[in-house]
Amino acid sequence: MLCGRTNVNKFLIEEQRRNPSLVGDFSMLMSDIVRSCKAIAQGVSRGSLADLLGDAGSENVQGEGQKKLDVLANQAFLRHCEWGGHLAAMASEEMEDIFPIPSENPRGRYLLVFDPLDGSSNIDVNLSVGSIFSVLRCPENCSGGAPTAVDFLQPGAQQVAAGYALYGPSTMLVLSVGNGTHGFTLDRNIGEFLLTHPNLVIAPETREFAINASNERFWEPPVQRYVSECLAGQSGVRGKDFNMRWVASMVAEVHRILMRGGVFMYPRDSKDLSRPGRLRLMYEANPMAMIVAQAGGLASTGSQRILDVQPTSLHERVPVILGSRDEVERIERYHREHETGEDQPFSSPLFSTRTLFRDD
Ligand code: AFP
Repeated sequence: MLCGRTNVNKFLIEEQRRNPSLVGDFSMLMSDIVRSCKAIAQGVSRGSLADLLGDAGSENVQGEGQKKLDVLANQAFLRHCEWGGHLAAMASEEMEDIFPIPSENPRGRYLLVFDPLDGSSNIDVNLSVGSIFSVLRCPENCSGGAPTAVDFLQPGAQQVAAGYALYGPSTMLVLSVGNGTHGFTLDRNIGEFLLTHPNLVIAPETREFAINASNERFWEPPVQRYVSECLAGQSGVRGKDFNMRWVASMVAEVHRILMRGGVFMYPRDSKDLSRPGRLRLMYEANPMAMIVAQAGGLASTGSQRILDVQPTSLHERVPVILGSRDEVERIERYHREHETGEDQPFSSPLFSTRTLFRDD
């Protein structure tokens, strides 16, 4: 019996009443985002039946091949959120430039940035994918003139709301409007997201980590140290065995961490020196950092809290280490110890890549 369950619209209206800084049509904007996710969930679940799998034959701004569903999911966000009068502009992984609200529609006070279909390399093999979104306030000067990309370049700590939809065995929406992290499950019978996981909390300790281990040779020494200690298990310095998972879909990894703890790493690596990491700050790292922080976890680059990073461009990349607080703090400590040369001599900067003692 579902009577009495809180649906996401009721939840958002109550949050807006509770928080006077959520001005204007905030809950209406969130409802538009929710509708976008429902439309994408429908497309993802139809898959081959609706001829929605496979490549679109185009590339996004990062030079990555787009899937048909990448393109459709991007359109779903644009079409559901452009007309309500709540937004001044949008930006997405799939578009090089920002999308100002068309002049025939009223312009609102918020900015929306999103990854319409994260993990889309998984879509053709029917594994979990998701959408990630972040809501920012439009700065003062952007309500008058036309918004520009610079208006989006706000640290994650200034996000008004963040969330993701996970298109898995069930479709879930997880969001934060700055008052905890809450999970909703899509009831397809009534077409509504119902509050099923209020006040999610990430356990501070864990025995599970997630990293793409095929990149090991490119990682920085602090991450190599952390992972090798986990792998050493009970007989190593950690004194306990660890388990490893890698779905290659950030939404699924973060969701697992919210459900049962763990740490997720896509650290800085030396595979491509032009990139400080793989994940995008504005529409992957920042929203996930808010979700995780509001659930009691932490998100860091290794040397700085993600939410404090000042963005310099819309599509910039950043190293990401997030999840259970104790583990993320440990990895941050390993980065500090590496910088000061306090970690093992073979991996410290004094003896390694920047060593005075190298003989080459
Ligand atoms: P896409 O959205 O381009 O599919 O990328 C997804 C993602 O950025 C993130 O969800 C994963 O953590 C990561 O890629 C997996 O990447 P690897 O294939 O390098 O493990």
